[in-house]
Amino acid sequence: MKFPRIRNPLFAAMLTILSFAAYAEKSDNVVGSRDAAPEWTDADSNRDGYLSKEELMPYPTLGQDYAEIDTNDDGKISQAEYVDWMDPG
Ligand SMILES: [Ca+2]
Ligand SMILES: [Ca+2]
Repeated sequence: MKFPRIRNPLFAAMLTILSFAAYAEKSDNVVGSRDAAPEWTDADSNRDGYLSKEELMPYPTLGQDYAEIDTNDDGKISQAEYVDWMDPG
């Protein structure tokens, strides 16, 4: 009668995985595009200290928020603007 003893821990492990997946999905919805945002050093590929629209092309969710991130409307995103957007608190 070993079979029921094996099934129970497996079921418990599966529940743990499922609830973790549900939690991860929920926090995804809260952070939105910030969750997909790259590290500054990865995004600023030419290291000029600003993000251009071209540099954000690999990150389409960020590109959509370009105008929102570029708070002084000079057409480029400085590291300060990026950090403020990433951590609005
Ligand atoms: Ca750049
Ligand atoms: Ca700017």
